[in-house]
Amino acid sequence: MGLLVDGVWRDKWYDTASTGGKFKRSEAKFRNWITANGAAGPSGIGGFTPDSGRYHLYVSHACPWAHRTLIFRHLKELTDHISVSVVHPDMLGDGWTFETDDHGATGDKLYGLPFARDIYLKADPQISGRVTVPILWDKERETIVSNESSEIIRMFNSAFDGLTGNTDDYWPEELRDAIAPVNDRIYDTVNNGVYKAGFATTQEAYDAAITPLFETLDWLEGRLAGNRYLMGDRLTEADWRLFTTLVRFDPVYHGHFKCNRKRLVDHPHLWAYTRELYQTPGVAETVNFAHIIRHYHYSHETINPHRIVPIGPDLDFTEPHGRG
Ligand SMILES: N[C@@H](CCC(=O)N[C@@H](CS)C(=O)NCC(=O)O)C(=O)O
Repeated sequence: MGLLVDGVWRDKWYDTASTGGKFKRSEAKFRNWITANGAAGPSGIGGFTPDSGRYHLYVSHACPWAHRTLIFRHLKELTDHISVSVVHPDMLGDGWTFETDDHGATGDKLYGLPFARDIYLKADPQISGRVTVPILWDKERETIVSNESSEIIRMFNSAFDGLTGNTDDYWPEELRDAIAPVNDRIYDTVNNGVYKAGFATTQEAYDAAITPLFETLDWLEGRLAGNRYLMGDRLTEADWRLFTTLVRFDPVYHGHFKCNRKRLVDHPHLWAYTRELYQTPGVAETVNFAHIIRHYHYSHETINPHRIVPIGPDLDFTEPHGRG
């Protein structure tokens, strides 16, 4: 794990000394948008038109943020239009690499480069910052369109509708105001909350993350007792953003990140809801438990210095969910 400083790689773990033991996630740097007519989006520059074959996604199967983009690529029927490279699950001194393995790490399909950082350097040779996935790459301009998953899924949600004819809408206009606070709470206390608990290097930082995490899970359990999805009858981006954390909860976050007051399976509604989303056609194929379990336990040396990869719980995501 490391970062780029003025285009040079430094092998460095997260600096929690300056934040009182707290994990602070850095802001994504590339914030352009693909839009239906190529006009500039809410940030960045214009010119990213929704052309078939023009864009490439770099993902890790382990990463919950990258996982969102793979789910939207599938739901919005973009698999024939946007190609994908998968990094190796082990993220060590060189960060994400393009080594290959037999569980689905593909190497860099575009340029055959060795490291994910080389993609960032190709976009900007002087860049400073962390080398994160997902990366949405433009083959035409040879640059990064975006490395912010919450924005990539919104591009996928609508920008390519004219190309694919798929007009399913996971961010409907009339629900946007209601989705925003739910997304915010889930991001802060669950999606990022598990990382704040797991990467904390003081008891105070851990305590500050763990209590709101389980309060939110209790709140979600109640909400899903009376509603099929977070927004009622309508499946939205809020559900998919939550799903990628829930599916990793018992295999990884419960043990490795010390999120162990309860397991996902101890929340009957949340667990059935997770199974329902998992059983959505094509979604199971986006979930790679081999990479998920291997990545966290093997890569985070400060948390798991002997890199023992645990056996993991027996969970059956294909059990009937009984919802709906
Ligand atoms: N804001 C980004 C966060 C992405 C992110 O932090 N990805 C992690 C993997 S789960 C990563 O690549 N970390 C490498 C690092 O921090 O050096 C997004 O949602 O797209």
